[in-house]
Amino acid sequence: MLTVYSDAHLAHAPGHEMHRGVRVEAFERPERALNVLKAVERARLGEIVPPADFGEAPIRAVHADRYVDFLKMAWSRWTGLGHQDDAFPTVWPLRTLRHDIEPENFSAALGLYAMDAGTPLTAGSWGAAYAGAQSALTALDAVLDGRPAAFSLSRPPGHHAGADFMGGYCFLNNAAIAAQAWRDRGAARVAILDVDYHHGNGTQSIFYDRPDVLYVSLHGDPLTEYPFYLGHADETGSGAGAGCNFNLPLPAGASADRWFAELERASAAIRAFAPDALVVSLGVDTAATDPIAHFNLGLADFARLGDRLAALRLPSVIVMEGGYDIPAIGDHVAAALSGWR
Ligand code: Q9C
Ligand code: ZN
Repeated sequence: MLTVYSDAHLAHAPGHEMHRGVRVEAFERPERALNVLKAVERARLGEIVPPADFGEAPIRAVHADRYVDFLKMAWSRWTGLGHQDDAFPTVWPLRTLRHDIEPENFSAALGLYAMDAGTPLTAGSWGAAYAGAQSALTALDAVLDGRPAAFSLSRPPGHHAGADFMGGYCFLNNAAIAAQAWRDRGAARVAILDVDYHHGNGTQSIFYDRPDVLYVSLHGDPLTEYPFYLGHADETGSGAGAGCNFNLPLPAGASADRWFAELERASAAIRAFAPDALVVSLGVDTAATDPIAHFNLGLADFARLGDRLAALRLPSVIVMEGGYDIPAIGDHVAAALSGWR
């Protein structure tokens, strides 16, 4: 399996985040990707290449222009105000407040484009997110060239980022960018399977009214788990996309057996959709040892997941999402990728 990796993520190194109302050391750190890289090398999964540059067009095919424009300029605006530390939103346009006008005030604009205070904006956020999107597009290119699968190893993750907002450590939705690019390069139907512990609210929202992209997610029940405000089982798609969104929420603490039973339902939905292509949002925060999530997968379970994914026998782009047991993240990812050997 080809892995696409850029070290541009190193410049996105948040110091802290807001977590349940308190300031804590950031969970989403450079060591995550570095450890995955080491494990991919150790497991001899295959060639590791840097991303090519496909420009901003495939990013803007998914994300709103004003959001991308804001992200590109955000750090220089923030430091221009005299700040050195990471930027966090502190005010949000909740119900009844307007979203159509971008305030000139920086913090107000940041609140317009952010769903939480858990996503630090740093000096390297745009560069890292941009490199992650390019890595996903490079992985897609490799699969279009005939490889059965390719892995985009990047951080920050992407699946919480919507068309015009960041959140949940995510800025650009790499899975959505890859799926849209796949459509634009000839796939008629693309399925996205999201196995991160958290519901991919951004991905769901981007494709919610679309019949050409199926979104299927297995995740912690949003009644108790982030992102809280989306990911329920009754969200099945709207308009032309009715029936093309499939959420499988599981209670926090669910066993690995239960999780794999739901994975079979997810796989059946993907087969029924008969897609040409598969994008996997691979989060390994489903590990029993994850510090912020509550499923119970072990190392052998990640290998079993890889077998089930490969058994779908679809051309596949795998993008890195969450996973915060930093010492174990590499082994978990390498095990999940070993299915394509
Ligand atoms: N203030 C992913 O795994 N943490 N994102 C809650 C909110 C958010 C996880 C903090 C967890 C997001 C890609
Ligand atoms: Zn997650």
